[in-house]
Amino acid sequence: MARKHMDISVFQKPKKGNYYCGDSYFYKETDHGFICALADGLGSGEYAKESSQLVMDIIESNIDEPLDQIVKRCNKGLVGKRGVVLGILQVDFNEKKYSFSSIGNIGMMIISGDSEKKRNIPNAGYLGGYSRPLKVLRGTLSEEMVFVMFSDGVTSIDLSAKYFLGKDVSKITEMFSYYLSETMDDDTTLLVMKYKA
Ligand SMILES: [Mn+2]
Repeated sequence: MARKHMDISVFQKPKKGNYYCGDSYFYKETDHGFICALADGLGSGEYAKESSQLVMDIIESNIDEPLDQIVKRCNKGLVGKRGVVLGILQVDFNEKKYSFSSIGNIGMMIISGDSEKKRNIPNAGYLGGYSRPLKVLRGTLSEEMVFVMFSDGVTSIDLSAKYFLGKDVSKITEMFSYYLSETMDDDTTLLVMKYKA
């Protein structure tokens, strides 16, 4: 189904010298909402990828559940596997609300229609088969609100760039890629999403 309310552009690159990127993402727009998730498998390479992809598959099969239920399912799935850090954004088109939750170092920057930036504070820890309290950041959608979700390969300096205030999501990932340093020492994923009423 075509997306009606969300414009999305994604940048992803594995750590220098690696074939597998340990980061996995998933997004989907339905009639009533949108979900986007990003997981970074601990360490790097094939096993990191296995865990982060497993979590994406679990989320894909449970997109309409509340965030805490989704995270519980992911936790169960990771028993005996490498842990991940995880960020999930849910948008409700009818209520005009969004919620974001992250476990560990997945960041979110939200830029309102009138260019006000808001960053979540990444927390310690990771998801790995045991349950933990979940903090959920909630807010109201505004026209042309931009959500930027990223793994820890993205730095605060990158995020302070002026081009993040633009409203063309492809242009933002293009500029990000252009200015990115050659010697990235971590897998890097940047998802840029814009809401339109
Ligand atoms: Mn990482």
